[in-house]
Amino acid sequence: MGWHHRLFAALLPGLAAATLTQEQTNGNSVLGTAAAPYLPKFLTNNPLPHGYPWGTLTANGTDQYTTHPTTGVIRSYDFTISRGILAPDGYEKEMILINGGFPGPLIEANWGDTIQVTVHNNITGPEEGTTLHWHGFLQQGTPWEDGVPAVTQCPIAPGASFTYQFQATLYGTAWYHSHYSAQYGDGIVGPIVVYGPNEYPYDVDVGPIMLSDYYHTDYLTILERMLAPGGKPEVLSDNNLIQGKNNYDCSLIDRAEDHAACVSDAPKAEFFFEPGKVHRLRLINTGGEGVQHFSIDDHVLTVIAYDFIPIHAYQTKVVTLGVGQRADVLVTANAATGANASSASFWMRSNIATCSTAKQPYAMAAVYYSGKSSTGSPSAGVGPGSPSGSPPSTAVGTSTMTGPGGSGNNNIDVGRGGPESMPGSSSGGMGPGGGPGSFGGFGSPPSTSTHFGSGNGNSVGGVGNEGSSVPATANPDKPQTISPRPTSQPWAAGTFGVPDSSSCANDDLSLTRPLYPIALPPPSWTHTFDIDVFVNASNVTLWKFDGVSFRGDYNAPTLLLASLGNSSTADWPVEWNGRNLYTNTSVRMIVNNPGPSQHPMHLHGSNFYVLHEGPGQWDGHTIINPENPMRRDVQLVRPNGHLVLQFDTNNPGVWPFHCHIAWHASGGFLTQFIVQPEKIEQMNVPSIMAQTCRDWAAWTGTHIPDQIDSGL
Ligand SMILES: *[C@@H]1O[C@H](CO)[C@@H](O)[C@H](O)[C@H]1NC(C)=O
Ligand SMILES: *[C@@H]1O[C@H](CO)[C@@H](O)[C@H](O)[C@H]1NC(C)=O
Ligand SMILES: *[C@@H]1O[C@H](CO)[C@@H](O)[C@H](O)[C@H]1NC(C)=O
Ligand SMILES: *[C@@H]1O[C@H](CO)[C@@H](O)[C@H](O)[C@H]1NC(C)=O
Ligand SMILES: *[C@@H]1O[C@H](CO)[C@@H](O)[C@H](O)[C@H]1NC(C)=O
Ligand SMILES: *[C@@H]1O[C@H](CO)[C@@H](O)[C@H](O)[C@H]1NC(C)=O
Ligand SMILES: *[C@@H]1O[C@H](CO)[C@@H](O)[C@H](O)[C@H]1NC(C)=O
Ligand SMILES: [Cu+2]
Repeated sequence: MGWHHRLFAALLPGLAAATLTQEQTNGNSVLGTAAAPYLPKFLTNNPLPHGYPWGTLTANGTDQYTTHPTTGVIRSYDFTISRGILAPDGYEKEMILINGGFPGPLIEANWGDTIQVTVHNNITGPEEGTTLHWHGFLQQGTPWEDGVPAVTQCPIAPGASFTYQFQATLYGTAWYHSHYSAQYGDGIVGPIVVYGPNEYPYDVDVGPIMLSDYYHTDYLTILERMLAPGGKPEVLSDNNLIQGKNNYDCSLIDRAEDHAACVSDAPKAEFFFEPGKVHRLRLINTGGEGVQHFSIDDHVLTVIAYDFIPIHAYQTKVVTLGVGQRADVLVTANAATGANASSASFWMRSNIATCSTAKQPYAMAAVYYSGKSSTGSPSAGVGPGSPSGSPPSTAVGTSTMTGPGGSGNNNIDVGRGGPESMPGSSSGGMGPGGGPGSFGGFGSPPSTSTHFGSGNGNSVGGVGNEGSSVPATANPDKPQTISPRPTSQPWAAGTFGVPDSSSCANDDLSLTRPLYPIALPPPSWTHTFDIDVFVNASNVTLWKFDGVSFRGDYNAPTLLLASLGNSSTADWPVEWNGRNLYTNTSVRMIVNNPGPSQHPMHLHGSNFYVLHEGPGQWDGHTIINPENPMRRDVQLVRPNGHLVLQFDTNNPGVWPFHCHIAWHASGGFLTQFIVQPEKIEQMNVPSIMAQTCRDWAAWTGTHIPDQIDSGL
């Protein structure tokens, strides 16, 4: 692999930081650069009844759990998972990558489409199993597509492939990640956007913005230390990333122990706003542990959705996201106006909360008001310092499409031109905005662009681009120059300027109301789930949830057992921590957290209602907005606090309920529910599920499986 070796060469001492290329920091990903396209309102290469893929369905008039479009359109993606070396923050790390990029490719679909992803396990040196989980997708009728080893499938064996296929019955912003051990900490993560109806208009969809704590040590070494006798259950992250990018002060490295190549001052992510326009940002916490406080200097955020739930919009300066949580926010680029607006720039900040365990909690990215031209490049960035680049490179999983405009070779590198070109330069400036008028100024012929961001070579007719910018081509070999940095100040005094109550709670539940109201039904069963840390007989510190420390068996996925009629949890090993919910209709879960850590509680297969959250114990009766409680798929339980959730057991399957902190799940913080066991027995489980287990059994027959943790 050429890029692999070039990275070593580029990181030799003596080279300036600004010579790190995008390929060296993020491989085939162009997210967080000028080459990342704005997203469309929806994909258009499909039937458009009444002008929309979803016809006349609306956000506030549709119960998404009973009603969704079925388009018949399949969005196909091809993912190869391999080891590779990147330096996302300038520190060289052996990672596990999808199609050679970190973050992984963006998956796009319309509401009601079917998403199909073929995963090739090419993890070698050493080999490992893997699975991909599609966070937030309900998997109604397809519980075996949920991608959880030991629960819904056997791991995909090294050298084997597995094709996931499921319908997008909800819409909004989500992500995918490996659910095999804490493997996603090494890079197997990516964003998902499902276009759907929206009550709050916006002009520009900036797309997914992934916020994640980041660990310089590979996940297996972290787990080995954590699960060693006398090990500590809390793991400190080394850095914080926006869109897989940030810089790192390499002088912090203890060179007595750590000889990794490192370049300080690696490039931060860049985003482009159009002055005066309303932008949609799709924030996702894809981290391992850290709670993120997200803000943009001088800009108020309007939250329009949490997780997959459109809500009544409310305004805030700071959005709080635990691991796995998402927020769709609207931002008006109105903090600078007039003739100078197109040269304005601001810091985007994401700070890991003080209750999390971070060595370097501050992530920053630049927001430029230069906008992007229709070539996907910042309109002010065209000019000096943009030498002609090499021909567009191709990569597995990319798609090629012809766009309405472009500027030949010049557009290959625009946006990362010399510092003199942006912001603040009028040379080549296209003025504010990125409408058709701005690219017309180039008078250039149509050109072909390689669209890394979609990672999609197989979708029906390619990815539609109506209403979106045509992406520019990234030149991965070109050094990333550091654009002039914003000088804006954070919203308020305090830790790095952004208020941090240290409660690690999500925003007040009374503020967040779903657009489509569903009243809380009476529970058929209520149970208290205690969180506990304990030291086992080997002096290893582990978590207990509901009295048990979970450990799964990769060779015996519980869903497949249940489909064969084996759903009496009395027959199962206690460490599987299974609960059969029989004929329950709605289950209330009181989560008590007596410790000093926050826990982002995630349920598969359902959106739960969030009834109450706070310090200490629940009073046993107070419910926030019982006529329309907030619904989510992840909710934080604060340190020394409680969380009361409830979910309707109407989706047959075996569904984990766990802390989304990778290290806590690895330490056993997980329970699983068998929902509607008699319906599971009636389902026709595809025979590929059994074949995947045979392949895994064959591989483990000749390799010693290295399951040092709970497996999830
Ligand atoms: C949905 O919102 C629109 C305004 O955006 C309103 O006209 C309509 O009545 C609402 N529908 C429902 C079912 O609330
Ligand atoms: C599989 O991984 C190896 C080693 O990382 C790499 O050289 C090879 O290109 C990968 N194959 C594919 C198809 O990505
Ligand atoms: C268990 O680990 C702790 C460190 O957390 C250590 O102090 C103690 O001596 C160990 N106990 C045994 C029996 O090994
Ligand atoms: C625009 O920028 C110039 C140069 O920095 C400055 O002198 C001028 O006052 C600015 N104009 C406005 C309206 O902010
Ligand atoms: C303690 O936990 C570790 C990690 O799960 C496990 O390997 C070990 O067998 C456990 N010890 C006992 C005595 O159960
Ligand atoms: C159900 O599966 C468990 C775990 O594999 C096994 O021990 C048990 O014997 C099975 N029960 C039946 C009735 O097959
Ligand atoms: C609900 O599930 C709990 C936990 O397994 C069980 O004890 C209870 O009997 C179930 N209730 C119904 C109505 O099935
Ligand atoms: Cu946790």
